[in-house]
Amino acid sequence: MKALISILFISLNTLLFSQEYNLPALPYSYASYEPSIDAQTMEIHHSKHHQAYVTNLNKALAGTKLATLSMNQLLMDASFRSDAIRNNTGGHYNHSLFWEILAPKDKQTSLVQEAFNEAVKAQYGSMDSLKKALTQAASTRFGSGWAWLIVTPDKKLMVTSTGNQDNPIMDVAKDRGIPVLGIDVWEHAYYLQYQNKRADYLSGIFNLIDWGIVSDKYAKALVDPLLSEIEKDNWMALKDFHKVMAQTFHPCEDGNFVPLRTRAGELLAKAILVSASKPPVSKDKPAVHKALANLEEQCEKIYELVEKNAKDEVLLKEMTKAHDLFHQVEELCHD
Ligand code: MN3
Repeated sequence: MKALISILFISLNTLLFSQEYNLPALPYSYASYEPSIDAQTMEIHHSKHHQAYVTNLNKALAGTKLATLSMNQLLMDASFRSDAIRNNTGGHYNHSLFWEILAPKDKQTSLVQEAFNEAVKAQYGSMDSLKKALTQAASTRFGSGWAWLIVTPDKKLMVTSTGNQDNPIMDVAKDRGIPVLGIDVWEHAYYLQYQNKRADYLSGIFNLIDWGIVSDKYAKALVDPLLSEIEKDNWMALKDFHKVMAQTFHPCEDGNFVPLRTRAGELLAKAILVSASKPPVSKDKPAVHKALANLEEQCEKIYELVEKNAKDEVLLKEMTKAHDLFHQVEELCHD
């Protein structure tokens, strides 16, 4: 009965809070991006490629608990997700941003916020050097992917690139932050008009980038709570530990002790690594180190119990303790 109620509750929750993603309409007609991008490319790119990411994302999420998570949560934990979710959340997010920052020359906002101009000047010297850095990142990205201008957790601008449909919000990206500009360098973005000449496409795309919109996005990103979420999330050692903990503890709760009995050594190794790692600056405080030391000690105890072939109920009790200790660390990191 209890199980039935909880199943009902979960499905009700999924129904109430899950969301369907939709293809955003383009702000301008397909032909208005010419001559920099031809109408047919825009139409196929938007109505076929982007639509496919949206359709496949909804399909991958349908009826799962993941459907209740926000787009940012899905992106941040990309390393935990299936390829379908990683590729299609990225595909949907990246293209939605791309359409927003493009505008025909005569429709572009003339107002570029001063704070953005100053940041560009301070970090890149001039807009021209920033454009060069972006062109460099876009042209050297091997195969399919994106070039980005992001705001990093320390509130700096940074030019970077990612492969496939990954993006800098994802934990799989080497440079992380909030994108304020993305350039699609998949061949589907330019092949009809430019064939293999990516460099020509890139010089065309700069005619369409609306820097007024980019500067608005910069101002919003600076105060977005997602920045500190990314900073906390950047602590890969903690994230690695969490992954092994989830893969061993949750089966125990369901009565399957095989993962824990075969991976207790790995769990301890990850606990030692996280305890020795350097937390992000704002999390580097004595209480966090103390909680991590407790967690390491608890994992060592569990390892020894597994070695001695302890009973399932003993392991479950000790794993529950380890799980609570892990959440103490998480909570301390939230301040
Ligand atoms: Mn594309």
